[in-house]
Amino acid sequence: MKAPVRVAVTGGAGQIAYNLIFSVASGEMLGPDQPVALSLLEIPVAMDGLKGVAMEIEDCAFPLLTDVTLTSDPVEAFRGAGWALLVGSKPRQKGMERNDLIRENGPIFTTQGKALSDQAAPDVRILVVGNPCNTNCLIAQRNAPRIPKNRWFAMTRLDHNRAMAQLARQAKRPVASVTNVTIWGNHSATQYPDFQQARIDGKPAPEVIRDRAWLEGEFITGVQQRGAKVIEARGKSSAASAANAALGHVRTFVQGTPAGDWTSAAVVSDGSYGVPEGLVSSFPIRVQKGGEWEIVQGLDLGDFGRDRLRKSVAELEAEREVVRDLLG
Ligand code: NAX
Repeated sequence: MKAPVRVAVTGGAGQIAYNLIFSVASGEMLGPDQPVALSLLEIPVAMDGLKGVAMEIEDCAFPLLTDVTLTSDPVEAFRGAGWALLVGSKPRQKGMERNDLIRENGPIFTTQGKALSDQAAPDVRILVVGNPCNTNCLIAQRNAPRIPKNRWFAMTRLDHNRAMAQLARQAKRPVASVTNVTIWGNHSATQYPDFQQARIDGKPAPEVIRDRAWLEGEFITGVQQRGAKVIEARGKSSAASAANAALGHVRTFVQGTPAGDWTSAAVVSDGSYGVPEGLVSSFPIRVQKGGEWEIVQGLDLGDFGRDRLRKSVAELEAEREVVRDLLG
């Protein structure tokens, strides 16, 4: 029997967590032979709701689950964590500007970054889901001096999956035929979903979908605005698809990307593709089995793609200015 991996999930009583935690405990995330211990973090007012979630977890009698810790203390939550899924954050209120949200949530991630740095397992990896996830990830990473930069991710896997699904639908091909999709930049409406490198049945997507206006228009805005469309239809933001994306992200960073393909994740930039070093921006990422990863180099974005990436990076730089005092 392997030693359990402790998975810390923040925002444990929230809607994404409710769609995520059970799959983590069942072994769907780390594999059917990997025991799991859970640490669930919530704010004090949500602890009752969290207790309800814990009762349901218990009632599943998951054979791989060794322990569940419920806490409102980040220090306790991150003790020994091998993966930390930072889902919890304050939602945007009516009339709130994006910058207000950034300022509102920033301090959560200074505290959590410090606690992770002091408490997590030496090989911890962190996925930030709570929005604005790129900048929240930047804040936590900069407050965690003991954790190497390459262990930090902000989630653009949901955008990546949305882009794959839209290309498949337009091409009238199964999703499995779509590969080499990239989300560049910020997880926001400025992100650039890249169809130019994407492949459908191994062929460049623009050779299969010959409608350039659709690719440059509806496809890009469709992916950028998909979250808003889900809210409009459901009255709540994406939860099951977000949880599914988080599971997919972790699985990929454990098992690796398929040969010839890559995934999208926001990582600390090393200056690739002109993205200033240190910003947390989404790139095409190739992952080896075991989790070693690299930014895929040498892709030609063309003027169209470069222009879009520049706009998203400008937004990330502006967000960084808003939280500069929190960057440790
Ligand atoms: P919910 O409001 O349902 O749940 C959030 C939970 O976080 C709440 O239970 C709240 O009490 C808790 N929380 C707040 N502050 C906390 C803190 N300091 N420590 C621990 N827990 C805390 O939101 P949900 O729908 O689950 O969404 C969670 C986050 O994911 C939001 O920020 C949302 O914007 C973001 N999303 C990110 C996506 C991505 O692709 N990166 C897509 C889906 C989603 O929009």
